[in-house]
Amino acid sequence: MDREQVKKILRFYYITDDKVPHFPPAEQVRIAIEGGATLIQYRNKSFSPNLHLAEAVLIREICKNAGIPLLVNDNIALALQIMADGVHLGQEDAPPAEARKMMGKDAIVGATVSSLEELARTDLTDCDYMGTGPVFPTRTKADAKAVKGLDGFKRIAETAPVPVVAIGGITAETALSCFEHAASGIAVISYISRAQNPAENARKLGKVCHSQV
Ligand code: 3NM
Repeated sequence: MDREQVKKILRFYYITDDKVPHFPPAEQVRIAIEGGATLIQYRNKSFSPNLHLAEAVLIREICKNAGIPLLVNDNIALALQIMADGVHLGQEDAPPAEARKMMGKDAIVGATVSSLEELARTDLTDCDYMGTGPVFPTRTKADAKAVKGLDGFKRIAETAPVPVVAIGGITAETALSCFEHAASGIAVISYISRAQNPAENARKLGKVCHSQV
């Protein structure tokens, strides 16, 4: 996918939360898309086909009907099974080259890169984008690395050979500052999934992400 198209897609990136039982991931996705999300990632750290395949398929349908691309976190086999548009891989997951080989040239492949040191040793040849964080403190990722702050994020983003998504503790109030610090997009979980009013937060974030920066 060409870089300008990738940047457009990255603008408002919603990642599903598997830890809010009263608010199922498929509902989260509907609300994020209504608010203007441009990319969805299905993330479920305790994925089990018996329990969650139907949920993943439903999210695939919602995204397809809305014309919004869907990525799967960590799991290339699941991405292929549900015909997702791509995958997002952590440093401990399969290498991006393997995802590219298995999913083909049109797939969207992203990787997590958390520091300049990781950037130096990660082969991003097969990646369309990378995610870098946490920019701000987050309680959503158990093993999150050190908080980078906006300046730390910018140093990594300006060195990266691919567009960079800011992640970690981002809200509608801080999204603009991420764009001003070299982010091509912002990714959120709890700002929507754990909000008192998820639809309102999604709309507020959509406004910022779709304004010209
Ligand atoms: N990755 P929230 S931080 C999934 O730093 C994830 O790579 C991170 O959730 C990283 O928007 C994070 O609720 C959690 O802070 C983002």
